[in-house]
Formats: sequence, structure tokens, C-alpha cells
Amino acid sequence: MKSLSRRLILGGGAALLTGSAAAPQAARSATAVPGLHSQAVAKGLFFGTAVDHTLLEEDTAYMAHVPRECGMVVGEASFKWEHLQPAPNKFVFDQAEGLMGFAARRHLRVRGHTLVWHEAMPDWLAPQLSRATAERILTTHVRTVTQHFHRRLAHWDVVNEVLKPEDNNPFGLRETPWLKAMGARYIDVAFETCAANDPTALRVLNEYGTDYAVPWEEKKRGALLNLLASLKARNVPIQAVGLQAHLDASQVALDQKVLNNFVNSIAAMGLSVVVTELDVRDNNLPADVPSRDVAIAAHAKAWLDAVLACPAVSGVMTWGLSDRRSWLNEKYKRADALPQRPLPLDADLRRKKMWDAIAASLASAPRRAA
Ligand code: 9MR
Repeated sequence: MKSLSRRLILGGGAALLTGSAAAPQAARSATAVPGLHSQAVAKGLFFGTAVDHTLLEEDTAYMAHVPRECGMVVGEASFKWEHLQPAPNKFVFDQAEGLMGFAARRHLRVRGHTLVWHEAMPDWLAPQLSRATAERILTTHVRTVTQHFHRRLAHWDVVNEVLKPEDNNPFGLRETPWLKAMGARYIDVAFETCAANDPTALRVLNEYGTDYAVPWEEKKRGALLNLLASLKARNVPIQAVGLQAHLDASQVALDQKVLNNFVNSIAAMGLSVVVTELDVRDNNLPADVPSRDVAIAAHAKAWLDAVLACPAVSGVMTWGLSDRRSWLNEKYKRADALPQRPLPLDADLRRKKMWDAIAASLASAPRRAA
């Protein structure tokens, strides 16, 4: 399989991305250059980012950059089950409403993430799930939450990370407490309940591990396409697929043709596609910051160019805006303990090469129909 990322890192892509290195930092940070969302809108796309609630409360400098660059936000944790329903008869919306308020004041749209996931479950939940109880518990949560946010969210990630072909279940479904209690039907019930209670939010199935031409991801792409075909055949009201895009700058098996075919296959089923959690980890790259930034940017650009070429892709969200805070520093620590540089702004909130890469990919994307 052809390795496009390596070609881009070593060749023309790197030259393109180093082109702006000579520009003085002050000029690069100038607010006169439109933010990523404005650039996306020019192509009929959107750009946005995940916001952790601690930033809302503690980092006004960071948060000031969010409306400059974004047209959409998503709670990094605040809309997950453990926060919204911490006890069986207790729903708490304060944290999520904090983000809703921030977004409303700045005219940003909001994605809900996520109604059903096997992680971020409160301790009480899994032990309560049985054949007899699970459907009632699921529909109560989804109905209550979707009614609460009725008509205020642009999207809902209705189910998150439901696939794991290694678990050897039908359709490659992940072994979760939901699957054990309800079988594959839990996915249908989640989409149907969301559609019935908040029909204007785009209903998304969100998944990771579909980015590279490696065997386990090949299997996952195949499983995802089969699952989507089956959901569509049963008239389950799914409308879109979220591709998380947690990328790895050291991964050479980035094949643009494979990616592009995959996204086109989703589109051919009448579904749209959202890039939901883009970031690029560098824990396998050498320490030197300028070369790390070039490699990260080239990798993001190669991936985005292949995906944004498909008109069914409606927008791009990154999983955080600035390197000041990323889950990757906990999950994939670098051996040298340096912080990672996975996001469009550096830790001082300056636009960096990853920002240039996203802007360049948006600029070369075909314009979406109005
Ligand atoms: O980045 C999120 C981290 O702060 C949370 O602790 C964690 C559990 O709620 O979830 C992380 O976000 C995940 C997202 O919800 C789904 N895709 C993978 C993300 C990174 O783990």
C-alpha cells in the first residue's frame, strides 16, 4: 500500500508547510487573518472544537480563542452519562448548561456528546442493566436528556465507539453492558428515542480507528459499513457518521485512496460525515519541536485532504483547540515527558503549523452546495 503521509512528510507537503515558518510570530498570530470557522464557512463547512468545563471556569484566555476560530463546540465530558445522570433518579445539567450559555452568548452551535457509551458510565449503571431493565433505563436517559436540550443542539453523538471486531460479536459489535443486556437492538432504540424527542439534532454514530491501511482498522471500516447498511435497511433513523480522527503522526499507513473510498461508501448510503475529534499524537516522534510540528501538520493535511474531498463531509472538530490541554498527555505519554503538540494552537495560544494545515485543507476542499 502506498504511504502518502511519508511522501508528504519528506517531500512537497513539508515544503508547503514550512513556507510560512519565516513569517514573524506576531504576523502569524494577527487576528486579521480569519479564523478556521470563517475559512470553513467559505466552503459550506464548519469548524469547531471540544471544550473541557474546567477551561470555561479557569482559562478565559483560552476560551477567548474559541469563538475566534470556531462555529461549533462540544463538551469534552459534560454531556456524558456520568455527569448528566449521576444517580438513578437524578439528572444534573449545570455543567452542560455552562457550555450552552457560553455558546449561546457567542452564537456558536453545540454538538451533544454522547448519549450511549461504554465509558463515562456512573458506577450505579452497569450493575443495574439486565434483560428486564436495560431498555427502560436507556430510554429514560435518552428521552430525558434529548427533551432537556430540545432544538438547542446541532448534533447528537447518539452512540459512541460501538465497534470492536476483535470481540467476535455479530456486526463486529463491541462487548458492552448494553450489548449484553439488549443485544444489537440497543443501537436502534437509542436512535429511535433521540429522533422521537429531539428531531432537529443530527443523529450521529461516532467511531474511532478507521483511519489507516492496517489490518485491524481495515476490519473496523468493513464492520462499520456493514452495520450502517443494516441500520439503514431496518430504517433506524441514523443520519451521519462521526469519524473521530485521533491520528498518529508516526503512522506511515495513511492511504488517501483507502480513506476517500471509505468516506464515499458512507456517503453512498445517504449519510453525512462529521470529523468529530481530530488531533495528532507525536509520542513516537523525536523531541525537536519544529520538525514535530511539520510532521504533525503534514499528517493532518494528508488525512483531511482525502476526507474533505468527499462533499458529504460537513465539518471538522478538533479535540481541543490548544496544546495547553490534551487527553493525549495522559493516555500516550512521551518517553521524554515533553508535552505533545496535537492541536491547532500551541500552549501559548499561537496558531501553529497544524492550524496552517487545517486552513490549507479547508481552502482546497470542494465548495459544498448551499
Ligand atoms: O478527552 C476526554 C477525557 O478528558 C475524558 O476523561 C474521557 C472520559 O470521559 O473522554 C475523553 O474523550 C474521549 C471521547 O469522549 C470519545 N473518543 C475518545 C476521546 C479520548 O479518549
